[in-house]
Amino acid sequence: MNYNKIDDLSVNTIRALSADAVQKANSGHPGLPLGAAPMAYALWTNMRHSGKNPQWHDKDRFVLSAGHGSMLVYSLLHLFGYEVSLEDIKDFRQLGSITPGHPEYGHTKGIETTTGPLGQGVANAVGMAIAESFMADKFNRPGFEISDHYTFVIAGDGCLMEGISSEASSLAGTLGLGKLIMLYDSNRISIEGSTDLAFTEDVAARYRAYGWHVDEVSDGNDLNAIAAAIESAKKESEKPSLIIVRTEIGYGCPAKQGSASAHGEPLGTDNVRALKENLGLDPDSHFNIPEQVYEHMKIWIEKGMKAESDWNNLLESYSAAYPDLFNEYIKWHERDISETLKDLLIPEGYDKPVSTREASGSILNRLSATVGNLIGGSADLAPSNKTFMKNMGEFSASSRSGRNLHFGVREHAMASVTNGIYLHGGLRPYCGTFLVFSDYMKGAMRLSAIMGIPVTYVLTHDSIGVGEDGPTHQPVEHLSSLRSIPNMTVFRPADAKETAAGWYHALTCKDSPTSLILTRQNLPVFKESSDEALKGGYVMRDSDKEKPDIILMASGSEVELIYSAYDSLRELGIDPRVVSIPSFELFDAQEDEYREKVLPSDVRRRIAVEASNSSEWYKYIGLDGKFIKMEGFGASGKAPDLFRHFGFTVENVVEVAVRMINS
Ligand SMILES: Cc1ncc(C[n+]2csc(CCOP(=O)(O)OP(=O)(O)O)c2C)c(N)n1
Ligand SMILES: [Mg+2]
Repeated sequence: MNYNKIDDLSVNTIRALSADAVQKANSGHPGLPLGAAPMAYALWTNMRHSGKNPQWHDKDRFVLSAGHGSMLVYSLLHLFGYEVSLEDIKDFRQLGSITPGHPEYGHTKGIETTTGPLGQGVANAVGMAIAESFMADKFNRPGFEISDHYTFVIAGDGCLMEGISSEASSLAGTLGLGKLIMLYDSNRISIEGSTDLAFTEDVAARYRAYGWHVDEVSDGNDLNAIAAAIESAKKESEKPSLIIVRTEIGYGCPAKQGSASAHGEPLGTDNVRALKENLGLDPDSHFNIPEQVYEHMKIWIEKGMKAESDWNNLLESYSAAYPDLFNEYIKWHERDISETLKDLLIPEGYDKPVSTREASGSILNRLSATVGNLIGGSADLAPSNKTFMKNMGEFSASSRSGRNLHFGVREHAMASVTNGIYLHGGLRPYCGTFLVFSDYMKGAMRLSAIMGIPVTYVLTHDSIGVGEDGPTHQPVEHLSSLRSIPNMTVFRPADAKETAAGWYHALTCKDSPTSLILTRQNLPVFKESSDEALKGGYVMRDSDKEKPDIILMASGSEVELIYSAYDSLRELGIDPRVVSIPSFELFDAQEDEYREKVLPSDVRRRIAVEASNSSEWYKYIGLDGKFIKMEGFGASGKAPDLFRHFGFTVENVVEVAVRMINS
């Protein structure tokens, strides 16, 4: 392909449009769109995508990892025929607009992931590329390459400074993700100034060491050179590709070009004028898209529509040639799998005491047969997290059919890659580590919640029950921290049956991620536990009276304590109620009437027991209640000794209850 003047005009139109929008909003980041417009244009004119159907399963994926440059992508969406109007662009960064400050998945059609926290997009893209190769291996047949697309990322200096991109890129190199192509907007400027201040490494050498194919384009305005680099990256099928494009931040704006001040503030009206004059555009017109640019864009729009309709035809003949596979392909893209999972909640087969991580592992292995698109793994802790699916193979550079992923010791990338796998479509991913290391992946977990995507986190070793490994490995504040993330369902089951309910919820929920919080140590299986756990909280053992003397509540392993305290208290003539609350979010979502039935407001004597310091319990225990909790960090020792040492005993629960009754 040879680009010419009209393409340059299109690129400059993107620049002016982006600068106008930032100026009108009086907020935003003009520097990246000005510098990276040519690489983005060269990329979007080489991508297989169609604004008419951003949901097309086999479109090339695009991630703007440097999410602060959002105006670049909104300009592209508008010009390439997506549903972003000029009015939407004039509304940039305004409340309720579809052009928010950073790109938001599910908010603007054509935005494939939420970016802004730097580096996340790189890891999301690795997940998308994993998903693509897995789907290709599963569904493609000779002559029917129904999964055959690239995943493109534009990343900036900041993305490549962040540890998460190193973790993810290292993994991508090991996995040989040949259809992952990253364009690096190397303008050597970030907010505080030159990257010489803090980032002098040889990025090319680093990526070569990761096992990537690395190319460099010295002139970031050279559309043909960028397109040629993209072409050769596409030909490299064994390695992911990095194209380092030398650009200038704020390109075209004489007073700002090459300077950090172009990064994150409007250029100023005079500078916007100067930019347009410099680029040969009319300085007096705003949000102006020359008619010939719209006309020219039709070439690309039509090319995209044609590519999609070719693919639709391919899929149709595939459905005739391989009806079973086709049906499975469609099924995998369906969101509702409650029908497939209906047997999961049958309570038989759970009798012996078992840790909830072990229960989770056997449930997962049952699920792996029925939910063919379940895929996941751990950050090097599969034997501990019980996240391995037996006989389901291991995903690697040489085997794309494996459903067990090895993320290596890279929690942050793991969670973000898992988001990417889900966002690609077709798959139901999970990932696991110790609960205490959820801190290492919080950035990505928060994004799952913002995006409302149902990925599953398997977080084991959930308390001082870890034992000898000591306080570094014993979560205390983590439950509170996860419960405080809006739209994250935290589910801490009390036994194996509740664990099944947790998995059921995780896989049937459509719009939020789930964190399953599981024990290392064995727990009894209660005859009274049930799929009532799906309501988040339920009465496990009740008092004989209409109104119990006291309500004991707990989650997870501490349910065992209140369960036994119930018997001791009854011997003392006290009539308690035992409430298991595996999930605050699910309980809070119940009707008022149900919650009032479980926790009647006129029963003010309430005790919560949890080996954490999660202050969220106070909303259930009220001002008169008591929370038996962790006061500080744990310690190294045998788990039973630790529980005793920190006051998590039946005797202590009974004592606190008796004191409360007598007060
Ligand atoms: C994880 C994270 N840390 C910090 C920020 C704040 N931030 C936004 S852009 C930016 C600098 C990015 O520099 P670069 O990627 O080179 O972008 P450019 O200035 O070239 O547009 C920073 C620190 C962020 N968005 N995400
Ligand atoms: Mg930069």
